[in-house]
Amino acid sequence: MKHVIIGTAGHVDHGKSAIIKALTGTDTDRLKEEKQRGISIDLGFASLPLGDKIIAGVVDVPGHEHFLKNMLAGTGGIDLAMLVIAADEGVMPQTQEHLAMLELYGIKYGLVVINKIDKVDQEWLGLIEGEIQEYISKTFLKNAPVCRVSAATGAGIDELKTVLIKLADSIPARDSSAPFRLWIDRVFTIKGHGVVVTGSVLSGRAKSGDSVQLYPADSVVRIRGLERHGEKVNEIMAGQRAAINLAGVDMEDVSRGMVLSAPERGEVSAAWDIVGDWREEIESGLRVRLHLGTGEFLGRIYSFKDTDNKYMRLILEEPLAAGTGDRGIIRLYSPQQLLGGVTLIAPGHNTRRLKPERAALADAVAKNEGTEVLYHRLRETQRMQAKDEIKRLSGYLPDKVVDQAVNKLMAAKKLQCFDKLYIVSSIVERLTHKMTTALREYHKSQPDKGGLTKEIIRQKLAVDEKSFDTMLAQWLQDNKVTINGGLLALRSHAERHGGWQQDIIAKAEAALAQAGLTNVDQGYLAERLTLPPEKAKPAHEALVRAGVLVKLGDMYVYRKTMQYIVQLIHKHYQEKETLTVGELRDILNTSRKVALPVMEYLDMNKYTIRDGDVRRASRKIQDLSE
Ligand SMILES: Nc1nc2c(ncn2[C@@H]2O[C@H](COP(=O)(O)OP(=O)(O)OP(=O)(O)O)[C@@H](O)[C@H]2O)c(=O)[nH]1
Ligand SMILES: [Mg+2]
Repeated sequence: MKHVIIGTAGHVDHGKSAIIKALTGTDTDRLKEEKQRGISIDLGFASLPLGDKIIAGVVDVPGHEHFLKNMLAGTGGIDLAMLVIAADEGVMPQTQEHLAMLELYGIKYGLVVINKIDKVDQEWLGLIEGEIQEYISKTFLKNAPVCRVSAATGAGIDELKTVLIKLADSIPARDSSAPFRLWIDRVFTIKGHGVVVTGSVLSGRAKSGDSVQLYPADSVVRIRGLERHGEKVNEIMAGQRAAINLAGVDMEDVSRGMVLSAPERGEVSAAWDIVGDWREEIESGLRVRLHLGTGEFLGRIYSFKDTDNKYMRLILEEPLAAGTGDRGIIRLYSPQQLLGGVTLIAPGHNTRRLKPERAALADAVAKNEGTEVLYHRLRETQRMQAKDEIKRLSGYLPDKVVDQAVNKLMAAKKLQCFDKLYIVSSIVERLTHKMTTALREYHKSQPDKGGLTKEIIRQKLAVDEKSFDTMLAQWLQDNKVTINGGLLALRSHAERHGGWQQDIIAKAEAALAQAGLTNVDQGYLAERLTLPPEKAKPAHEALVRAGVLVKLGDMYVYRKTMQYIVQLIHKHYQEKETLTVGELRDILNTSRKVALPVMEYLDMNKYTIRDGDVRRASRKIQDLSE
């Protein structure tokens, strides 16, 4: 069974509701006030079987200009538009206005129904039809069928049905493999059941018992029961009119304009960047109404600095849950004049300028190039993304379409995958370049230092830890960098630096063998190793880092000297229980000033244990072998 949504359109009193009644038997004017005034005020709904393979859900809209808001709420989700024009009046203001709205919403299919043919003669009908043909030739309905009917007499209704069957059969079905989404158009309660919402299923499917997201509140609600065209069902899918009994929500918390959505899909934001298709001159800062889905959202529209108004920023008074590529209509706040249509690009950032990355994304959205849109959305994030996040960024595209786009981008080498995380190649290149430049500059200015810490580099690149670690793993694997003692270095530098360091250590071990308890400062080191003056400091630092030199107070002592001292103390304890600073001074044949830091060193390294004024031997020194 195929499911389509048909929406009416046209001037007040031209017979939209009458035609739906003639087609379906349903009176879509269900409100008391509608009956009294003889006009439609709010949306009306009916179902229309079209042969035995298609069921159409009908959304009947009001034609009166005062209720355009309701018309717009009903029209956003339709597949097929039925533009009704009364033969006696012809094209009228709301005929034109509604047609403009259909075009701006991006509705692609439709038909024209000339109604009330019982009220005019053949000659007049011919004239009117000519006028209508001329009028629609400049619109998306230019090749659409035109039917002549009388809802009052029933003339032409069967033919109209035949045309509808053909048309509904020929249009593409909505994608029920895409993520579920439904804009709520009605909310009511049923005693004993609670809250029921209705709407047209825009995409995907949902089952009884499923949990779905209610936006913009972003709460999770459970589907308790489902009806489709008045019939209890277990599942609803794209293209169907559905009534959904919800658990976990109160009537006051739900209203027309809200969305039920598959979890993890859609983005909620009060700021959205848009592509405008303007019918009027636009000024930055205008207070406007955005009609999108079944909702009307108030806000202001702003120009970007230094760009024309093709791309603009909408700042709404409340958050809107939507997706990249969604289309809406913009009217002036007051008077409620049509300004144009918009396509959502993505939630807006905190900038007054349209950044180049965002401009590239905007171009792709304007051209409706799905894969490119996804590519630029990913590129803009500048980070690694898991598949789920990519899906969210893609709006409500089916998973398989997202997978195809990702594969296409991977094949074109525009996207890379590291351990199930995806990142745009140009970003990897840019970050790698930035990392190499930062390290190269650092190595140049500090040739004798090992490198920079991971964290410093990560901050320089301004990427999140996860992306950084993944990329670092790749750089290490590619042999671009090395990591030593927590320091990141370019491989070439690490080799040079490591070699030099080894060299210094070997030289020092040889030259300091006889140093004894001398303070090996930079000057002494330079002299013994015959180093050029500028190398003294880095060599000294390298030896301290490598543990060749041991810091003792403000002295540096060769490590083997310290080992020798420990041996002497070991020997001392074989003869005596305790050790004083004075005794240590005598053993070392040095001054008290030097003996003190040596004592501290022995304490700190747990060779000796302080006991009042004396030191006792620790286990560690007792166990020492000769
Ligand atoms: N003579 C004649 N009258 C018709 C025909 N179709 C509708 N009408 C009458 O025209 C009036 C308006 O019809 P509706 O069906 O309410 O018109 P509508 O387009 O739904 O109007 P709104 O929803 O208010 O925009 C009613 O009084 C209908 O009885 C027709 O084919 N012939
Ligand atoms: Mg009506």
